[in-house]
Amino acid sequence: MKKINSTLFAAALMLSPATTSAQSDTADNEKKEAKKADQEVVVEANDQMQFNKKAFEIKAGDTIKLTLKHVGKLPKIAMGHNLVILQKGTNLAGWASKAMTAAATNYIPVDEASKKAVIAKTKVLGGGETDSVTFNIKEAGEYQYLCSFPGHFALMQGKITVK
Ligand SMILES: [Cu+2]
Repeated sequence: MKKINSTLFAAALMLSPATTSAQSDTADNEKKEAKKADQEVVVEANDQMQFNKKAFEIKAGDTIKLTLKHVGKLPKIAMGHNLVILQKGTNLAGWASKAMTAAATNYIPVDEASKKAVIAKTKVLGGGETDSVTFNIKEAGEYQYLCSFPGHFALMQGKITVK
């Protein structure tokens, strides 16, 4: 029994760096939020694995405050949702398949190319939770967003047109 306990403790220690970096990401986002946004966008996600917005438009260079609201009731472990905006030209299916196995980093893949492809991301939310992120995109074009929770991106994706 003692041996099992110490193994669990070691596992917990190994997991802690990922938790720490997730928290500092959140702190960064909160700092940016202090600046007033030029536009606010609210996207809802539900227990039927759907975003209520499949597309929206923003202006290049504008500060955008994006809020994701999980309006369902299911817990994060069963029906977690996030919203991740990817760089233009990212292979959505390829990125999402790497994200699927990245549970320790909130379904954001850890390899450099995949991390670089992320313009903005919210936390993974359970039913009733909300998270906001502030970002801007300088280059006009079409960008995609998705929920990177395993198995969700096929239904949960959308397009941002930057003008
Ligand atoms: Cu989802």
